[in-house]
Amino acid sequence: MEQSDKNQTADIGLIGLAVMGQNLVLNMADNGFTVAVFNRTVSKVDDFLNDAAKGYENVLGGHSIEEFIALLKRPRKVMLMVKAGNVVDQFIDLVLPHLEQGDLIIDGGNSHFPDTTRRTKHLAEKGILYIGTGVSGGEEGARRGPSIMPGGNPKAWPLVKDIFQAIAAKTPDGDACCDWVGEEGAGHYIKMVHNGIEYGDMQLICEAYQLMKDGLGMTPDEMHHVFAEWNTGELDSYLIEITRDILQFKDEDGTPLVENILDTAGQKGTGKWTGISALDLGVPVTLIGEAVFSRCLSAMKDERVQASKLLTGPKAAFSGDKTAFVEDIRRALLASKIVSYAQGYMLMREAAQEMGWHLNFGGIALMWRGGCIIRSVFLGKIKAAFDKNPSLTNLLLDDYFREVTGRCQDSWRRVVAQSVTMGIPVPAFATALTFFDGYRSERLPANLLQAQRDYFGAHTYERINKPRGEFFHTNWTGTGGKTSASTYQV
Ligand code: NBP
Repeated sequence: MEQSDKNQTADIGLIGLAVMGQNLVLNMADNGFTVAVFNRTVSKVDDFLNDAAKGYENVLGGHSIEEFIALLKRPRKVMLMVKAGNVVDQFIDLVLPHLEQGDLIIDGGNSHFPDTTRRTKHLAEKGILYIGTGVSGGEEGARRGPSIMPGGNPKAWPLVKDIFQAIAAKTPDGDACCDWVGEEGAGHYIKMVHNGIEYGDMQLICEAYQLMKDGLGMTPDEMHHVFAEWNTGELDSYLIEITRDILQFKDEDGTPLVENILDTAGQKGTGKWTGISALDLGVPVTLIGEAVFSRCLSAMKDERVQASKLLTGPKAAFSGDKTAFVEDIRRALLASKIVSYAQGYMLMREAAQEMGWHLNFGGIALMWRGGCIIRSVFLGKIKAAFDKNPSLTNLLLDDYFREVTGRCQDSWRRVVAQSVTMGIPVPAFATALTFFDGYRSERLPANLLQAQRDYFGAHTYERINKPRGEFFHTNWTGTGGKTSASTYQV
């Protein structure tokens, strides 16, 4: 059904009226944009118009794809907020016949980055622009200001920049937590790393909680006050803030609700994707890896209950200065967090190189500064580090972060040592410290490892007194041959 141009008033169209889609539409409408909406279950269009969007004259309903597309100004911008996976491809196929060259499709769901790269290329061949964007902050973020991480076809960015930056969260300085991330699947890649870092931050907080609870015997109310204090300083962040509130929350019977919750963690997969990408690219993102595996271990509840009856260990008992140890835990958490973000940035740097993306590292810190789950004061420091030196090799080498890890180091070591002595698991604290010690080591024991590989597999080694790239094989037993295996890199 052809409609006359006078109906084409919508600045953008959004398909997918579930929690994220509805809230994004209202956010856009509040910012003065006219938005057309559509949904697979068409009845939800009128439900939305008559309920949450009631009174909004700049929200228009389409009851078929044709009617929806006809409401859009040219070049048309169609945003999908639907379940990730095949559903996105199905909707692309559905809208494509109604679009023309220069129109834009945006996927705002949690898609896996290779899918976004594939879709960007496929649509570019048809003259259609494509953006895959991470949107973080959940329902509240979508409504009041999410962190938005768009990547895809760079020609598409000017078409939605004003809309996205208007609806995005703002930093305390007033900057929008949305900027162009990079080509192809870069936006969804950055959202994936964001979620991985979120796993790491949450695990670190959980370890601090367990140390205070089981090691120091503190009550949830006491810990509430500690987190409240932490939230006023270097650790000021959304996750510390909600932990503060969770610890104070009482169940119907007046007991702390947190203690009545079963200790088995769920996960949706983005942390796992980050780990897989790190393994694929050969980047030691150890803290996120530990955070994912810690969730897996927590999920083995029945087996752990059995094992707890059979495997013994030290009974946790702390006999030192508790107040001083709480401060040690704060410093261990801060230093470990620095390692986690340093690892996340190492991963993004490698991904950018591998995929040929031009990532804006300071801009990424800015996008995460507000609106999203990992928002924190700390991200302002990362932004400052990249502003000072855009080609910074590693966050750990920045002056500010060097000062913090230096200042926190003794506490960090005491916490890990004490936890091991008390038999309290601290996989994220420990892996962060171990990584830190490995990263700052001029010489690691990989010389022995190379000898072992050459011994059993003739895999060859390089020598400290010869140029890099020259490979040697030794006949270690006197019985092997002189033939070496072809060298390979993983
Ligand atoms: P959902 O992920 O639950 O998706 C709901 C939408 O997908 C509805 O419009 C639904 O249509 C449509 N849909 C489904 Br489900 N199956 C479909 C199918 N087979 N064919 C066509 N349409 C189908 O909604 P959400 O929680 O608002 O999330 C939207 C996207 O944003 C997801 O990718 C999600 O991962 C991402 N995200 C969510 C959050 C969050 O906090 N929820 C945060 C950040 C990102 P229907 O109404 O007809 O069933």
